[in-house]
Amino acid sequence: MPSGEVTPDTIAAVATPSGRGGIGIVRVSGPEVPAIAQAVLGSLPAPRMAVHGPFLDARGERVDEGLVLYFPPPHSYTGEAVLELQGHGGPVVMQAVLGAVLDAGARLAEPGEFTRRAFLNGKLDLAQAEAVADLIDAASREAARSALRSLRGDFSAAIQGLVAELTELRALVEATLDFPEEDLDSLHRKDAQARLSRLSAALEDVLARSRQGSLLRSGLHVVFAGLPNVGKSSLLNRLAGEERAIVTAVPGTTRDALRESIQIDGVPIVLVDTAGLRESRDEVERLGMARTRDEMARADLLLVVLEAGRPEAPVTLPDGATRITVINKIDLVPGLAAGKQGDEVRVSAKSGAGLDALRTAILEAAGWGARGESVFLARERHLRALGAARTHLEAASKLAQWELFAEELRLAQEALAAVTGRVSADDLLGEIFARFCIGK
Ligand SMILES: Nc1nc2c(ncn2[C@@H]2O[C@H](COP(=O)(O)OP(=O)(O)OP(=O)(O)O)[C@@H](O)[C@H]2O)c(=O)[nH]1
Ligand SMILES: [Mg+2]
Repeated sequence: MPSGEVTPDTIAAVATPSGRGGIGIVRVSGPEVPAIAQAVLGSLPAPRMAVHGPFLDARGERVDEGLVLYFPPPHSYTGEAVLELQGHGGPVVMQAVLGAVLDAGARLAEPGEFTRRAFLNGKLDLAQAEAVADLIDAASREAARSALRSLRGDFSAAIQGLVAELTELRALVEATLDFPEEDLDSLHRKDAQARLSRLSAALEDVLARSRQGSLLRSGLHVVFAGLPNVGKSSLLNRLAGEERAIVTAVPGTTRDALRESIQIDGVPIVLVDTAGLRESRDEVERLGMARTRDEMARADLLLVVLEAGRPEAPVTLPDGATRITVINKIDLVPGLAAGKQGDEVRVSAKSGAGLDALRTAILEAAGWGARGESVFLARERHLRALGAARTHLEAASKLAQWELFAEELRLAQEALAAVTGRVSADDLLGEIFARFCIGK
């Protein structure tokens, strides 16, 4: 336990989801576990042995029965004494078991408090603790696998690799500061520059893998835009694999923005169909187009849909947004091949031709490469820290003065260390763990 911490109290929560289920688990952690076991079970079970018994309340009445597991410190999830009571998974039963544990001296855990204790007791670093929540929240297989890799420590190891190299480089620079002899200095300076550029390259790699992984967490907001009747809704239906949006031959069919969640290669994507953009006197259609413009402004990626043989684009597209030009209805123009051609993708929503090329183009435009097994399910916080480290390394590479060079390296190291957890700020910890579910 870090110095300065007061002795923790004992916490308890229902660790399984609320509702009905075959088994429900009440988890207890803290120094009072032996006394609580005595009160609720009559005795403390042998470590790590599944024991069957009745669960008793303060009056000695049986509230449930089931298996009990006891994990003595420090070999438990939290690093403290942990008791798991596996009862019957009904909301009333679970509240009764929890009530018995609370009456015996525990207090109700806050969200994420078990994992927070695991972090404070050195069982997990901060990136691993965050991976626990990301694994639970994973919206796709790919996201879950990537969270599990972080939980196993792959991401932390990559960060620690960078920190270790930085430490060596700093030692080299500090030595030069202490012995400022001329010859030594120029030799060291060369060595330091070479190490710095190796380090920068390694950091870029971790950053690219993290950026890619962050797509798995946050998903991608892909917005269709174009003139009326070019086939935006038809394309959304094709990509979604079902008839979600209304399609008619009447221009101005779609009035409201319509969202559909899909996955491409495990990357979660929200497709947004919008009202076609044109001059219109129809009040409803004009309101729809205002929504289109809001959606376009928020898009990670714009799919600008044009019609083959009628390739005019609406004029009101926002500048700068990442976009793919999609030429639809190629079935109407004989001799036009499907697939990627330069910076456009040619498709037919009607026949399905070119749709795979469109899926690939969407992932590419989003920065999803063929890194597969090596992406890290990074959070915004991690990306910011890696970005800050990069800024300091860049600043260092431009400095001629050793003292300032050393200072930038120190700042880069500090930024990286915050990823795995040498953060002192209590409010940051509060923010991270408050997003957990209760009982984790
Ligand atoms: N031949 C052909 N027709 C298509 C294709 N895609 C869509 N269409 C037809 O084009 C018409 C308009 O399609 P929608 O998907 O409603 O077009 P939209 O862009 O959503 O139109 P608005 O909602 O009015 O902006 C419908 O009659 C579709 O059947 C295609 O690839 N080939
Ligand atoms: Mg439409």
